[in-house]
Amino acid sequence: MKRLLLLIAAAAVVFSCTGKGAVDQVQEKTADAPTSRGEHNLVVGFSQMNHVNPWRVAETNDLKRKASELGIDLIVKDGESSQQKQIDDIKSLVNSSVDYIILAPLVFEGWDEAFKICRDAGIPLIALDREVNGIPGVDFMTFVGGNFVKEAVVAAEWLAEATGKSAKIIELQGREGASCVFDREKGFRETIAKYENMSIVWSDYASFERLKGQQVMEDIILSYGRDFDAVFAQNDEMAIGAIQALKAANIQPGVDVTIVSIDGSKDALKSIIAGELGATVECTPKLAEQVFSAIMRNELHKSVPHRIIVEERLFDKTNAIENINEAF
Ligand code: GYE
Repeated sequence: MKRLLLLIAAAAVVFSCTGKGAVDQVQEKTADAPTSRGEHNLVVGFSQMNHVNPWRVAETNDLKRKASELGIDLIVKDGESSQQKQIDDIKSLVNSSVDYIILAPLVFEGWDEAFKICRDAGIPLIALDREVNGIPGVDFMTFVGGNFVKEAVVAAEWLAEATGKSAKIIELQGREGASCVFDREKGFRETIAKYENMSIVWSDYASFERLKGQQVMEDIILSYGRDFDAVFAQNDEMAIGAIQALKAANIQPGVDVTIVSIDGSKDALKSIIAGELGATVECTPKLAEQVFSAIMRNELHKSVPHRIIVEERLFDKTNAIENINEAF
C-alpha cells in the first residue's frame, strides 16, 4: 500500500527532474548556496550499506570528493550489509547533530523507525541509489538514483537483438528485497515476455558480489546443467564472477553464451573489449552532484524534486573503448 502511495506521490511531483538537463538546471540555481550554517560547515552523514563491491566504493568516494570540494563535512558509516546496523548508524548520526542524512538502503522495506528519528530531529533524509518504502516529502526529502526498470528493459532488448530473439537465460539477481532487484527483475522479465523464444530457465541471488556470482554460476552448472545460451546478471560484478565460472567449465563467454549486465564498471568494459561480456547498461555510482545540488536547493529554501533520476547509457563493443577511462 505504501509503495502505491510512493508511486502516486512521485507521479504528482510538479518539478520532475529526469535527465542531465534538469539536473544542470538545479545545479545552476544553487551555485550561490552557502555550505555553512553560521559558524559551522554543513555536516552530512552518509549511511552506506557496505563497501563489498567497486560500485559502493566509487559511490562513497564520489560523495567524499564533492563534499570536500564544497567545504561540507561528510561522516561515512558502513552498514556491513545489515539493515539493523544502518538504523543504528542513522541514530548515531542524529545524535551527532548532522544537518542532513544520506541513506543508501540495503533493502526497500523497514525504514519507518529511521524516518521517525530523522523527522523528530528535523534532519532531512535523502534516499540514495536504491528506493525506500516511504512517502517522499514526508518520510524522506528525495530519492536520487537510476531508473532500474528501464536499465533492465534496455539490457533485455540488447539481449533479444544479440540472440536473434531466442535464448534460454540464466538470471543472476542481487540481494532479495532491494528495490533495484525487483525493478530490474520486472523490467527484464516483462521485456523478454514479448519474445516467445526467450525464457528464464534458472534464477538465483548472488548478492551483487563477484565471488558469489562465480559460486552461484558454478552451482547452476552442476545442478541445472549447460542447456542455456545467455546470462543476465543484475550487476557487472556478478557477471564477471559468472564469466570465470563459465570459463572454468569450458563454456566460452561471448561465443557459447551471451552475457549482459548492468553498471558500466571499468572491469565490465574491459571484459566487453576482450569479447566476453556482451553489453552493460550504465548505472552510475557517481551521484554526488545531484545529491549536493538537492541539499543546496534545500538550504536556499527552494523546492526539491521528489525524484532525481539520472540518464544512463548502454555500453557494448561499439563504445567500450572510448568510455573506459571515465568508468569507475
Ligand atoms: O547496480 C550494484 C550495487 O543499488 C543501484 O547496487 C545499486 C546497485 C548496483 O551494489 O552494483
